[in-house]
Amino acid sequence: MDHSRTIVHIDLDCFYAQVEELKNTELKTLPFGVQQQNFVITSNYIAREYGIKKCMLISEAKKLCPNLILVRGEDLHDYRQISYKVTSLLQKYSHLVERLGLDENFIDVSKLVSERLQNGAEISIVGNIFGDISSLCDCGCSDRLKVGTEIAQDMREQIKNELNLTCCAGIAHNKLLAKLIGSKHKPDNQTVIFPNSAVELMLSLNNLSKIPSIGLALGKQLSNMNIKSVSDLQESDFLKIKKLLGPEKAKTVYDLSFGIDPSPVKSSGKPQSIGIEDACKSISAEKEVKEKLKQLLNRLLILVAEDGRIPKTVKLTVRKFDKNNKVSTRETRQCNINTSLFDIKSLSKLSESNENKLMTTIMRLFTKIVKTDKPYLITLLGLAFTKFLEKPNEKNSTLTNFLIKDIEVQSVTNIENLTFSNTTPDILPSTSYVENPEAEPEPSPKKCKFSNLIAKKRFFKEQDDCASPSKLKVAELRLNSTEKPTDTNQNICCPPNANKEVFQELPKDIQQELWEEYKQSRDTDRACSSNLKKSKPNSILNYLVKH
Ligand code: DGT
Ligand code: MG
Repeated sequence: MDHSRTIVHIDLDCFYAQVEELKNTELKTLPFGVQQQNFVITSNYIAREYGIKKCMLISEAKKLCPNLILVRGEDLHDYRQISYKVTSLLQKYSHLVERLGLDENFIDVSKLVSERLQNGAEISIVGNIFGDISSLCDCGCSDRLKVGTEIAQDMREQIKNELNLTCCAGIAHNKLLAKLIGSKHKPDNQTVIFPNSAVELMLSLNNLSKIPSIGLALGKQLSNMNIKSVSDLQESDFLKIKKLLGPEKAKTVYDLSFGIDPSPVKSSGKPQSIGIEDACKSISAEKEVKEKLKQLLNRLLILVAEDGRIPKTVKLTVRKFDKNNKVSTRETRQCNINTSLFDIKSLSKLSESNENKLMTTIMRLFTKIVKTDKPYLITLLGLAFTKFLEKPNEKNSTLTNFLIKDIEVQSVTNIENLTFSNTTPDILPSTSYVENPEAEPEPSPKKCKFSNLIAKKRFFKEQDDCASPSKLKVAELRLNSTEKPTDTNQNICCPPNANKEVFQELPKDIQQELWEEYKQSRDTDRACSSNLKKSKPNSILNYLVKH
């Protein structure tokens, strides 16, 4: 059995309630709940002492605790923002951080554990232990998990000190056990489980639905086979489950019942899309739709500014109510947008004309969904950005990129102008519309290639020494350049057109890096150059479009 990993699961205590307490510290000493519609979706731990449970009806909760204070929690903005702060903080411990909902994170700390073990520091267990530790496995997992408890403690302390939030941690050699064990001691606590106690923990679950991967539907399927508890599953005839679920799913489910879970912690990175939606009281006029969408856009831009990436695609969601058939349907449409609409330094605010352009785009999407010449009833509108350009330099932190920071910033906004303005409308042809796509953020090849050309301008001084060469000029200069080695010490040359004096001031390793980068880009450029020679005049545009 593989016990090589160390996984920490962090779950914030009464998350929405803690965020509300940050906004209003007076709530800390009072029983209060967060309300969405007619439900208390969570409450602080003082309220829980009265028996208030998650998703309890307000009326029921008030009976249990007449003094219960209720805070509206429909607007998720603050919860989302704090949630990302927690994830960012955890990303300092490992690049493998997987978000689960807004208040849970899995962190694979295996690498950090092995580093700490190599340092030879004394190991101690922090927090609670589940099960018997008199005969632990001798594969090394015991020490690794002990170090895991120290790391979990560090994380929790940091979350408390920097964000003023408490949380619970579970430490185990897989995700399933880490998640399950973390909730054994709540709030503001942590628990570790060693592999020898995995089966005991699984058997302690009072029903199958407590296993995170077994949802309602699967639980029902198993229940139909008279498999109702974890022990039923452990003792069941594997062939029968295989017949019902297929070999892969059957093995997964069967393994889970023994606490076996090989699933990796998948790095979540930034969210794939940033969006908001609002249910509304039946809108039936285009003017009202536009007004509502404008409000949504302005709220959405605040989220975009917090995220820091530049939107490339906008998605509109509309829920329509069909009076005749008494059914609601949701439809979405999305299209590319011109990234030059955004001011990179102030993403939360569009200029009036750019806001109008974007609104025109959004309204065109609207008319793709709703036939505005016929009566309609809209009950929900949503806006999201689903593809993004990274802000320059966040992705690539090579020395050259560092040196050319300001020029690259300029290039990001200009690329789109060069490539698309005046020729491509904000909305692409209808073939590019997609229904419900789960768009992945993707790098912009155009940006990379073009900005690399521009980038070198800063470091590699042009032969002509033009004060402000056009991008075409810079590109041509780069493509036509040939290096004349001036310093052959350790095979490092000062790249041609570079400022030799500056170059010689640099440490050797940095000189080497620049030289290597230059050589690489030269080879790429030469390949491009031969293509360019074959192309028509105004070749930089062709070059960009081609790539
Ligand atoms: P905990 O972890 O038991 O101390 O309490 P919470 O409040 O952190 O609960 P958790 O971790 O299950 O969920 C995190 C947040 O998600 C919670 O503060 C409110 C929200 N939430 C939980 N369950 C529901 C639900 O069924 N519906 C809605 N709309 N939100 C929920
Ligand atoms: Mg929680």
